[in-house]
Amino acid sequence: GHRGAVVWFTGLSGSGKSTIANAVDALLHARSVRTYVLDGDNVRHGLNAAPAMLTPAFGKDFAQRFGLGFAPEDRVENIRRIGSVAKLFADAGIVTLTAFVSPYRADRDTVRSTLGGGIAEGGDFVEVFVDTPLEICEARDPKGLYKKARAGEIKNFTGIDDPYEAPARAELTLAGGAHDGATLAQQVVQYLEQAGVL
Ligand code: GGZ
Repeated sequence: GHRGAVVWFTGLSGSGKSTIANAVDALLHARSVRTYVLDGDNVRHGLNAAPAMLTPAFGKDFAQRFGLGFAPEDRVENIRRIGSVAKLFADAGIVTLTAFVSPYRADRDTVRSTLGGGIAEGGDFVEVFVDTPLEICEARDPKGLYKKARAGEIKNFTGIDDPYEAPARAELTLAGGAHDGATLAQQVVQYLEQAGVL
């Protein structure tokens, strides 16, 4: 059996969060663990999207009031909502894997409290720092966003002109530049076993 928990991946754009989260998801599925992956595709483009994207009739004002972008206050609210949804999933006994940059330490710590603390102290939170150097993320640049950020076409880009606050005491730190996603995913599963989640 297993218990509900939130495995919270944090790291730069291009660090490998989504790849690793999806690889962990596959490994857990093979062991009949109930899991769910929350990432930009289903949260930023769903729950936190500008309503006008869904219903153009509501118009731009509505979108600006309720849709979230990348300004600091938008990121704070993005992470708060994701933490809140992740708690619901954890309460339902699901191992939830989240893959968001989540650059601000205070916001991740708030989610940690929401989940009753870290897994070692009886809570449901496992913070996984995907520690891939900026130079490697920038060289990968899968969506060409770093190039745009360097050119000033995107403002407030994490690691370029918006801060990334590395975790001070993550449950697990992965050497993102040094190993492939499959190897790192195995390290996560090993940690979850040792922590008693699985
Ligand atoms: C950082 C940005 C930005 C800015 C667009 N800064 O590689 P990606 O594309 O898929 O991952 C990044 C994603 C970040 O969204 P999150 O919801 O994870 O961010 S946060 O936790 O900070 O709320 C990147 C893309 O969106 N993206 N603009 N300015 N990443």
